[in-house]
Amino acid sequence: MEKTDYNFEDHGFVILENVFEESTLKKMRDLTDRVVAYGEKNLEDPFSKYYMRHRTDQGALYDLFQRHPEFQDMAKNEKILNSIAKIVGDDIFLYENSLVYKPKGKNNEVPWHQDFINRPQEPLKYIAWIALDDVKVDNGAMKVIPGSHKHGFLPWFSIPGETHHTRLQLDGIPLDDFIFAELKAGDVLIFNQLLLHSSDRIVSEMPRRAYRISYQGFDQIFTPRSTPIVLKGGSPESIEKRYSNAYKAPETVKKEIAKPVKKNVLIRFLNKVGNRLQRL
Ligand SMILES: O=C(O)CCC(=O)C(=O)O
Ligand SMILES: [Fe+2]
Repeated sequence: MEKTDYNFEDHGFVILENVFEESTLKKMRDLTDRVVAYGEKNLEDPFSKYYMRHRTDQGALYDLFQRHPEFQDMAKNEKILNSIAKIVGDDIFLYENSLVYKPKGKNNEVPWHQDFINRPQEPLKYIAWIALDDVKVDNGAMKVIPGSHKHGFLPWFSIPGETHHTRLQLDGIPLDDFIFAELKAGDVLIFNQLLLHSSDRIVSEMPRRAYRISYQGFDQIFTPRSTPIVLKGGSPESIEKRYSNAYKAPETVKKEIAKPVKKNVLIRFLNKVGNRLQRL
C-alpha cells in the first residue's frame, strides 16, 4: 500500500506529502533547537504560569503555538486544515500543541496509546504530526495500527512516575499489524486521536523533531488551557447556526472575579494576625 492510500474512515489516518518547503523546515528546525535548549534550562519566565511545563524524558514541549508565532503559521497550514475539514467540517479550533523531539540518551520510548484517553466526553480530535526531519525506523518513525481507531476508547491505566503517557489495556489488540509511518521532512501524518500509536526508544544520532497539533471541530468547545483559538471558519453565521441561545456569563469568569477577593480576605486576615503578634 502506498503512503498516500490511507484514509480516515478505514484506517484512522492520512499522510500528506511535501506540505512544507525546505526553507521553512530549516527555519523551524533551527527554532526548535533553540526552544529546546531554552526549555532544558527550566527557567521561570512570565509564561510559566500559563503554559505546560517541559517533559524531558520523551521530549515534549507544549504550547509553542502560543509562545512562538512561527509555529502558528505551521498550525494554520491550509492543506492540513482542509484535510481535517473533510471530517469535522469547516470550523476548526486549536486544541493543544507540542514539539516531540526524542532527546538522546533518555528513555524516549512512547508506549502504545490513544491521545486524550481521559476525555471521552469531548468531541474527537485529529492530530497533525509534522515531520521536521526525515523520519525513518532508525530515528523513531511513528508506529500506527491501521483501523485501530475503530476500537473506540480502550481501558487505560498509568504507571506512577511516568509523566507523559497513559498505558492501554491491550488484550485482544493485534499489535503485530502496525506499520511504521516513515516520512520525509515536510510530510504530515494526520490521525484520529483513537488510532493506536507508539514509537520505539531510539539510539540513533539522527535527530527526530516533529511538531504536533491537535485540532477539533465546533461541536462543543473544550480547551485544556487558555482560550480557544479559531484556525478556520468561525464566521458569525456559522456560529449562529450552532448556538442560538441568549448569552449567560460562564462559570469561569465568575471564578476569576471571585479569586482576588478571596486572596484579599486572606491577606487582610494574615495582616491582622501579624499586627496582633507585633503588639504582643
Ligand atoms: O512522537 C512520538 O513518537 C509520539 C507522538 C504522539 O504520541 C502524538 O503525536 O500523539
Ligand atoms: Fe500520542
